[in-house]
Amino acid sequence: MDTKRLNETSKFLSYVLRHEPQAIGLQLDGEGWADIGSLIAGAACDGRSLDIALIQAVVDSSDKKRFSLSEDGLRIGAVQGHSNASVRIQYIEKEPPALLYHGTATRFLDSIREKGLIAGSRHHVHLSQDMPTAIAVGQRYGKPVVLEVEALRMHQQGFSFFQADNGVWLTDHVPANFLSM
Ligand code: HQG
Repeated sequence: MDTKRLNETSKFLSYVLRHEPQAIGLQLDGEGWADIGSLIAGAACDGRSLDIALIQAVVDSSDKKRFSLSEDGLRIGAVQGHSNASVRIQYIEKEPPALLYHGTATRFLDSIREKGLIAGSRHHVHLSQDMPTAIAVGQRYGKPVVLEVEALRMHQQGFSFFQADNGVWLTDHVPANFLSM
């Protein structure tokens, strides 16, 4: 399968499964699942031809394991990263490691010093387990910088942490006093 087609389809799936399912008349349930038949039909109305083999190839080749298929193979969902209000995945709370990392761009630092890390349009602040991943995340927005988050100390003080199936850590808000920058 050609890489360009896989990438384009992955971006399209991220868009409809995390943010704007209504753009193709698709419905997500509370856990973020969409019916694959409806996804293919909705995409077709949008002039995009998807089929099971292509969807399966995107799921299998996703470097960050962004999507998962239900066991019966009938539904697909994004594992994390949602902004859509109809989705509220019940992630299982988990004790985080001592430190987690957040990659961002230097131009956001002043605002982060003031407000801490905020989820913005997504449902959670996203944190990485390792520095190289955080650098790659930060690079998407400009000159990258990696902030260390004192995750375990936050957890001990009552903040909840969750880990998505693809390993990304999630929390609601990181006050600036738990960040080293
Ligand atoms: C920044 C990608 C100003 C934050 C990645 C980030 C990740 C603030 C941006 C996943 C701020 C939001 C999520 C504040 C946070 N003032 N800026 N107080 N607090 N920010 O894309 O974490 O490839 O919504 O640092 O790999 O960058 O899509 O979040 O720069 O896992 O699968 O506001 O998305 O995965 O940007 O990335 P995003 P993110 P995928």
